[in-house]
Parts: sequence; structure tokens; C-alpha cells
Amino acid sequence: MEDPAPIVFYTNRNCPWAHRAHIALAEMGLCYKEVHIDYSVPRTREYLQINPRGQVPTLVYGTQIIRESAIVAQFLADSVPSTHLTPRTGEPEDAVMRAQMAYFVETYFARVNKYYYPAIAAQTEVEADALGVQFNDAVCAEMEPLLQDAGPFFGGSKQLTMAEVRQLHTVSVC
Ligand SMILES: N[C@@H](CCC(=O)N[C@@H](CS)C(=O)NCC(=O)O)C(=O)O
Repeated sequence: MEDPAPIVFYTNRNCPWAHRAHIALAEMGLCYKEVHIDYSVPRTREYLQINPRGQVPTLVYGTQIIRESAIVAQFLADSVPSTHLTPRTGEPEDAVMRAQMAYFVETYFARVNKYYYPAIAAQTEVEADALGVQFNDAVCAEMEPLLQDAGPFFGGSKQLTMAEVRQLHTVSVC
């Protein structure tokens, strides 16, 4: 079997989006070189060539550059055969699981996340508390029904799934 391509991972451990890729790399036990990017200062010309948006995370896989956290996480899952992170296999049950996970993530960003950043940016405790209540209510109304069979992980999986990989970034900064 061919050696896997060397992986260089440009990241910042404070970035919740980058956590998606960190979690996928850890779940899959992949070896990689980590390069810290300080996004509090202007990005270097070299980094902007790797990622013209200047954002983290970015994954360099051999000679290929993969950008955007969700795409990086899915790419990693798809790049290794038989991972538990539900790669595209062509099997109908995997396709259904992927669709359900995608809907779960979409629901969070469409219905819940809108309360999250305003709560962080709230100027008063009263405002923050009110947004916190709205956030919790939205979780109960929108997310809980999609987690009926979660135990311990999405869809009854015994291991972390891509649903958690793509959601944990928010939990991790709560
Ligand atoms: N949609 C991007 C968002 C990544 C993102 O916003 N990263 C932030 C750090 S958490 C960043 O690099 N900010 C620096 C900048 O935008 O200049 C992804 O999911 O990868």
C-alpha cells in the first residue's frame, strides 16, 4: 500500500472552526505537522499563497491544498478507507446517515447559531442572559428532536461521527 501523503496543518488552537479539523485528525489517528498561524496579526505573503482568505484552518495534503474547516474534515474522512467518520461509500445506509448528519449541522447553523455570537457580544448581562435563554430554547426545539436515537453519539453510533466533528467546534468554546 502507498504511503499516505504528508500532511501539514495550518491552524490556531483558539479557532473553533479549526477544531473540526483537529478532531478529525485525532479521530483518524493521522500524523501531521502543525503550523501555528497567528490571526491577530497580518498574514504572511507565504500563508496568503496557501490560503488567499488568510483564514485557518488549511490542510496541505501532499501537493494539494484543502481549505475551509468542514471541507477539510470531510476530505480527511474521505481520504482514508474504512474510517468511522462516514465517508462516501455508495452504500444507501451511509448516504442516509450522511444526509441526516448534514441536516443536523444545517439545523444548528440555520436555527440556533444566530443567538450564539450576539450572546458573546452582548453588552450587558441581561442581554446576554436573554440571548442565552433563546439559544437554549432553540437547542431544545430544533436539535433535541434530531437526537432521539443518539447514544452515545449521533444516530446511535458508538464512536464520534461527522455530526459531532462539525458541531463540537461550538460546544468547545461554550
Ligand atoms: N468558514 C471558515 C471560517 C474560518 C475562520 O473564520 N477562521 C478564523 C479564526 S477562528 C480566521 O482565520 N480569522 C482570520 C481572518 O479572517 O482574517 C472555515 O470554516 O474554515
